[in-house]
Amino acid sequence: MAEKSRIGVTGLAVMGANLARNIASRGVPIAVHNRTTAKTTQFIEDYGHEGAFTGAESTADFVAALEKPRRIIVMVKAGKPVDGVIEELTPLLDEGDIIIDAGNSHFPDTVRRTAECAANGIRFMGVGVSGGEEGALLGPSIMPGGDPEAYEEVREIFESIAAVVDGTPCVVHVGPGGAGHYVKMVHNGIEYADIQLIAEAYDLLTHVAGLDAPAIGKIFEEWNSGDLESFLIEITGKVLAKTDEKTGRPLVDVIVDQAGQKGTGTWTAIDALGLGIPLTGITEAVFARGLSALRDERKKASTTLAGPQPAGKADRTDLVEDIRQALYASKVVAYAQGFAQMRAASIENGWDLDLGAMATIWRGGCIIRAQFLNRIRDAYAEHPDLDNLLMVPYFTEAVATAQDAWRRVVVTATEQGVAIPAFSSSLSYYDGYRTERGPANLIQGLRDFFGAHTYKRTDEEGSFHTRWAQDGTEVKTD
Ligand code: NBP
Repeated sequence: MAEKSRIGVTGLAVMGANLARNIASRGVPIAVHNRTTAKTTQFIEDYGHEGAFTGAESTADFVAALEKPRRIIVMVKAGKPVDGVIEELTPLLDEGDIIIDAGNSHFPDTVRRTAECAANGIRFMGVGVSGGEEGALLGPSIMPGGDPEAYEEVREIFESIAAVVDGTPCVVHVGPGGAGHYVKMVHNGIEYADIQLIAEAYDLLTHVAGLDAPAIGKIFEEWNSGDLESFLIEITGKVLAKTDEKTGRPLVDVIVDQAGQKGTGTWTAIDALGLGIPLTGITEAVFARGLSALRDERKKASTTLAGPQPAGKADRTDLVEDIRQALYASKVVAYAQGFAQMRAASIENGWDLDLGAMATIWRGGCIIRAQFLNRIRDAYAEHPDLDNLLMVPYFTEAVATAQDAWRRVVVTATEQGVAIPAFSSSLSYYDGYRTERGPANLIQGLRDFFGAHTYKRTDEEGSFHTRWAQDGTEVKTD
């Protein structure tokens, strides 16, 4: 009888195929399967020589090829296909077998699937995998959620395939139920904010500093050796430096200015709204992609809606440094917000998330990998119950140092009519967060006026209502 495979992957598109090759490269015997059999055949033809693969034509053959407890990674399109695969696998599995959904599933689906699988004696894990095609093949950041005992059954394999930074694999058991997919969702949301901030910096360098793409590419290359050092800053330099072979122009200049999205940013923003956590950086980034999609409307509006008088070019040296500082400060805010959201979700769901560990596993393999994450890891190591990253001395000082530049950039962009939703909303969040007494007293007064929603007083316990439309007297309501 042929040797059984230790693990299986079903779904051999970009992510599944590369993850399977990564696993096989660690000497792990692996079964592979795809709904369309031709893809399995092609996979074995192309990569069969790389490791101990068993190509399975049917789901039954695939399941039969696995040692027990069976460990099955599902890497198919998120949504209904995942339910379809689980439905197909379930009658073929035994008690204690493990289904691992490693796609970008929405965490409430993961919670539901965990319960449905448990009812059939199957252990279900929702696992976030980041890093795209290259990460999947060479070492992704992995965010496994679900039953901790089930995780122990795959831990060795996951640790062997994950990216490694300073000797630490970028994988840790995140928490039960939907915790892994939740953290992956917020990771993607932060990625949206990071990318939007970079795009705003590029816009300012283009339209306010008057620089062309290759010059801006060089600036990003320089920025990548400082506080901003990260994968996204690095590839921004490369994208801006690329010349279009057809026209000889910078490639970015011929790319249509409409951003796509697959929904994880929207999920993150919606979840933050539900939790009541301010998440301006990520949410503005989602809205900005929405605005970018309105290309025809923007074209009409560009000749109809008035903007400011064109201004002379600002002093470039100062402006470039100001933009770098504004980018860094806004990035700190976006991460502070994303981590505050994970903290709130952890409390709400009883996940007991180790936020320092999240920063640690995002240092390699994933799209938001950055030097900066070491600072976040250190912050949570020192203050595990931290309310907000901005309150840690390193970040408090970093933003204090950057704030004058940040304010100048927001003023300049506003004066010159350049849209910077993420820069400016991050600054407003910062100012709002550091304000001891904000204007919500008036909001409460208005709510009490039109809806008798009551208010609290600064000088007395209890809830109060003023009879605004009657005699104007105040009554205590509890
Ligand atoms: P896709 O998301 O493009 O999905 C294609 C795979 O799903 C194929 O294997 C396809 O089989 C299979 N599939 C579909 Br579609 N419907 C199915 C069904 N009803 N039953 C069984 N299989 C079905 O693949 P991907 O880009 O490799 O991504 C896989 C997962 O990883 C997704 O959740 C994605 O969001 C996530 N992810 C992707 C990236 C990335 O960079 N691409 C990064 C991180 C995470 P077929 O060949 O028979 O059509």
